[in-house]
Amino acid sequence: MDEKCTERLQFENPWRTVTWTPEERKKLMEKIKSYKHPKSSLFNARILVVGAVGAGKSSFFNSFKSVFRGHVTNQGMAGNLSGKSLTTQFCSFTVKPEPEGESLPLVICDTMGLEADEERGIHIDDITNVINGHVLEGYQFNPSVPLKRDAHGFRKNPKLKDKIHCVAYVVDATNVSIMPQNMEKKLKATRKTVNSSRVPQLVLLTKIDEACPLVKKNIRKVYKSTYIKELMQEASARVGVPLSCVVPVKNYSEELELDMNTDILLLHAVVQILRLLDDFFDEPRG
Ligand SMILES: Nc1nc2c(ncn2[C@@H]2O[C@H](COP(=O)(O)OP(=O)(O)OP(=O)(O)O)[C@@H](O)[C@H]2O)c(=O)[nH]1
Ligand SMILES: [Mg+2]
Repeated sequence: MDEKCTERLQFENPWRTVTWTPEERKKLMEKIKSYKHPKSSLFNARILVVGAVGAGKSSFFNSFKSVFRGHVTNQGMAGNLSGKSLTTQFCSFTVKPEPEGESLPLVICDTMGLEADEERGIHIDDITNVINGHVLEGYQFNPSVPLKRDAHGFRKNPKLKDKIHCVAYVVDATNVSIMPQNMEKKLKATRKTVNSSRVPQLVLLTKIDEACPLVKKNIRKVYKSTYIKELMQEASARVGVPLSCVVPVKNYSEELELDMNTDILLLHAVVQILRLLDDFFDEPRG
């Protein structure tokens, strides 16, 4: 890995353009704050994060919130629990940039992690249940038994506002090449149900700092690193979404202070989500 990440293996020019300035950060934040679509004017757009245990799902929400709060926060519990999913309940989070102010028009729905093992991690049918708006807030996932129609916690008649409007697959950049076959199978099965609900999807490639020393040293090199591009291509192939729908991010994990460049990359990912949300709401549906 280190070898592939040396200074020699850089593109001369970044293959995607990012403006790394405080003004750009402000512009992106404004874009997110003012997001509105006529079809979703009465409710918040709901984004579901799915992915392997420890991939950085909760950290992504925390990092997104941190950018808007102006300091690092840890509301959606993130951390390590020796290979088990730390998140076991269905929780939706929104962000209030000011404690007394209005929330952002987006809700991030956090789920239990996927595991390669059949009997462990969130059940694929429960991902479908969440996407279709059947799962009530706070539901405790059961890896061996998916939520049934007549059970407590099942919303029988979900409306558009209860459903998921965009799915973000969270993929750990340090793990893409060693993803167990069964995990790949589960991700593909998830994508199949997502496709049939016609929900737009993208991949958030996390831990790019851990995967590539070049990026760790300077996150602005993200689109200059040939290794990160390779990982993005691999993630695209394994999950089955086009490369244009793969966005790299670095979540806040151990730092206490925000960093403008890290913020900008996170905000870019969310703006990409907004574009997909527009596509979703633009489509006529019954
Ligand atoms: N260096 C680095 N560490 C990260 C990044 N994203 C997450 N982490 C770390 O990875 C570990 C797992 O992150 P979580 O956000 O809890 O993962 P999760 O996907 O919510 O996991 P479960 O809820 O257990 O399924 C934590 O120790 C995070 O600090 C990242 O972009 N870079
Ligand atoms: Mg979690």
